[in-house]
Amino acid sequence: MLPMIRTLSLLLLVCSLTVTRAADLTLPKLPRSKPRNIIFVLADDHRYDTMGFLNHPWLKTPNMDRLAKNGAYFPKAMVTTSLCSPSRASILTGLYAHNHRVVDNYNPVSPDLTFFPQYLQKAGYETAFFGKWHMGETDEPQRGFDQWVVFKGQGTYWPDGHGTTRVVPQTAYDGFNINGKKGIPQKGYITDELTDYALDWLGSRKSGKPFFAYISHKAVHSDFVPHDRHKGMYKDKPFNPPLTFPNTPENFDDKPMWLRNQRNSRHGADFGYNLPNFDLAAYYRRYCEALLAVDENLGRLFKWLEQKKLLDSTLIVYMGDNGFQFGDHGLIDKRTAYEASIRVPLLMQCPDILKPGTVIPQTVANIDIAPTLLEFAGLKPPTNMDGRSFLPLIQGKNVNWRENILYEYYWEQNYPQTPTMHAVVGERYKYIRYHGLWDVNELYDLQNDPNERKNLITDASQQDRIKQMNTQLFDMLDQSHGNNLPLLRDRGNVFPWRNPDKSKQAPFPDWFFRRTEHGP
Ligand SMILES: [Ca+2]
Repeated sequence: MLPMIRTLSLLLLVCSLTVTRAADLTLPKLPRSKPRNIIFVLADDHRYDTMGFLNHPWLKTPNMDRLAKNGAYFPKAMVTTSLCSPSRASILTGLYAHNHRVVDNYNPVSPDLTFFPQYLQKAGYETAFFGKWHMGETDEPQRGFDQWVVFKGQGTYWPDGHGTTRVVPQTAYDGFNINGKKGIPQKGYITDELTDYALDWLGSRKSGKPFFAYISHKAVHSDFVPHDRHKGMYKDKPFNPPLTFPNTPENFDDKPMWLRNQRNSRHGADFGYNLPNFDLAAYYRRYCEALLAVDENLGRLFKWLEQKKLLDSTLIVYMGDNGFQFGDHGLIDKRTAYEASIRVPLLMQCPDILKPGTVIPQTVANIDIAPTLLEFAGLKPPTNMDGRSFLPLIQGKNVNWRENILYEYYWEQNYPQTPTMHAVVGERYKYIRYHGLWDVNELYDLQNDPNERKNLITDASQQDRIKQMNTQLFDMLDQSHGNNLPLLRDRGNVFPWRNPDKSKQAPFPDWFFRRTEHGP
């Protein structure tokens, strides 16, 4: 090919690609809808039941309570993968982890993925991101955001690290990357400072365009460090371990071996974070204290919106990126398919269009956030998202909502104690299937056993259901292109440690033992 023609062909190719990509970002406008201003506040590892209005015995969260009272509360909100980076990627793309393939906290996110704020920008929004990005180790500005204030990895609660009791992997003291300028020092407590940046940006805007602000808190990720003004506030408060905490036959006899073994691991209550003197109660109190600044800063956003007379017309969303176990099933942290791990707080208000005190009983998930917020922006969500807009549910419309949702988690070499798993989470039953493991699966009746104490997997009366839910699981995987496992490069530290003085290795279950294939 002549050089000139080759250059021209290349140019044409580049142009057509650019045109295709740009065209893809234009979504049809919904009739009779107005693009809402949107503030999306994401907390890290905030457990679903740790909010004042849920009759918590001593925690006070007046601003979260206010959101629930003035807007909509989703008691059955969940994430489809209970881990920071995968869940964040699902929020931004509307995709299951097997499709966006951000399945650990280390590997970077593919440049081919579209983040939903890109559609908002294209539709005339001004967009901003503040805080924890945490997909890969980067703090570099990413597509979809006009304003960018981000720290690397896990960042730090305080710039001098005070209050921390252990070294958390991916902690970073590099300050902020602001619109590509690196190393802008962090001045104070992270939760306050992120809201300062958000309010500065909101207050300085002159464009008249609708806005989308994504405030992504570091709090309340472990190691939980409350602001000095909140430190010790709950130090004398009682902590009652969950029903599934005691290491009793009643709780554990029918449970998988991996779970019984995890109790004595980095993510178990016996050897939490591999600390010899791990104190579950003290950790829980500090967690609640660290949450107070998250709540107060929600209040600052309310106040600003009130002053600008934007409170009634703006959509405010508060959500957690995954749950957190505080002794549930003998575990800490997340990743599992159990309720405390997959359930998250989700609250939203927009008085102009949402009735106060709305409670949504259906299961909605992180993959539904992108399509839902696009609808609030007056746009028809793209058809390639795995999630669905739940705006019609909030508006009380009679829609045919999904009966089951898929949960997935992919084994990380860093924390080898939690296996690859898929689950079908239904309104009543939850079926959990482990992959690549010589162990038992699980079935729970969430209506009669909300604490998941009785594994029904060997129950004779449940075998038809188990078969049916297993078929459903593979149907859902087939339909969402999830029938191959993402396998990423090993990165980061590895924590396989067990404490020789704590609980012993679990035996195989009795029913695995037989002298021929057909027993006994
Ligand atoms: Ca998280």
